[in-house]
Amino acid sequence: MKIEIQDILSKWKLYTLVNDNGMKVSFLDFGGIITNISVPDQTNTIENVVLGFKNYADYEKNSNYFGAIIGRVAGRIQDASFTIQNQTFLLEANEGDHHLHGGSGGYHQVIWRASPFQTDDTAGVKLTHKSLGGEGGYPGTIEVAVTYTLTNSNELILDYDGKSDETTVLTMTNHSYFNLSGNLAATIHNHHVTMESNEFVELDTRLIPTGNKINVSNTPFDFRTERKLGDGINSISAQNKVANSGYDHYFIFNQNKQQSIRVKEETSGRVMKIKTTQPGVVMYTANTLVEGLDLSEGKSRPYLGVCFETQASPASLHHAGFPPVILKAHELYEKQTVFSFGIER
Ligand code: G6D
Repeated sequence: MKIEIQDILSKWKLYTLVNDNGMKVSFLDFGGIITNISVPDQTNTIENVVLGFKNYADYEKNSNYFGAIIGRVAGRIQDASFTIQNQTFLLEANEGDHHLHGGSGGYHQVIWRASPFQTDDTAGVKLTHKSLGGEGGYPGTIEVAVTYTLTNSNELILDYDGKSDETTVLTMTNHSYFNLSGNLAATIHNHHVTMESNEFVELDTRLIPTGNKINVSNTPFDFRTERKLGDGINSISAQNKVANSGYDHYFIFNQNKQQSIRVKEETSGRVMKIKTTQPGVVMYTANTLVEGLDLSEGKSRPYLGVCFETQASPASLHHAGFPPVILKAHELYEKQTVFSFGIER
């Protein structure tokens, strides 16, 4: 187990965790951006399985949120406003009339304070940040921490913690785009996903939740048995179309099952398992990823990665019956998502 630290552009630090099997995770203190996750395939060839820029300077803008910590609230808040305890809060409308991913000053754009740590079997970095009350329109001064831990079982553990001095809203996630083919060898059409979710959240043409939940049965959203992502990308279903031909939807996990997702890519034999304490996940198949960005192993194009943004649902601020994002004053926010990597011949 080892931790390497590099200076980047004389303003950021890059942390690289390496375990005893040669698995590697690299991330910046800027935005907590994961720039590389390298894991073996079935021939024990270690390759990168996330999208990241070739040049670090390109992360300054990062309008696709590659690898970034997202907060205070991941996802879209309708009309860039919400009301709690009879008080209405106005946020930055950074996507049309709505608020996306914490706004332009969100957690993807801050330099996190980093505290590395190491044990015999783990290495990691605790990233901390303090948002002052009123910042971006959000109530409450909130101290948050996101801890990245790599284990010798090829697990990347993300622990999210937070505490606010006033009742506020909080649901953080990580916005890595995964591609298990290795070094961007192929798009994610043939990634096979299994997920225990009976319902997903209907979107309107603005990608704003309508307030309806749709049962996945007999739709391309049914991942209770293994399904290729290409099914939804190539589907004529209204909800795949409204998401610009693919998935960009919040799936609510079945509470009677472990909250987990399995992703398999057959050519490489790589399998990624995701376990989370969150009640659901936005699965986004990079439908609107622009062409031609210089990534570490080639040019960007749609469907080159898939995001699993484990989180609660900001739809709960405007509709009843969705996993809540409210954090009461002095209440502890504690969530965990574990990405584990293996192979299956
Ligand atoms: C698009 O709708 C999607 C979002 O879900 C995603 O986070 C963003 O691109 C990067 O706006």
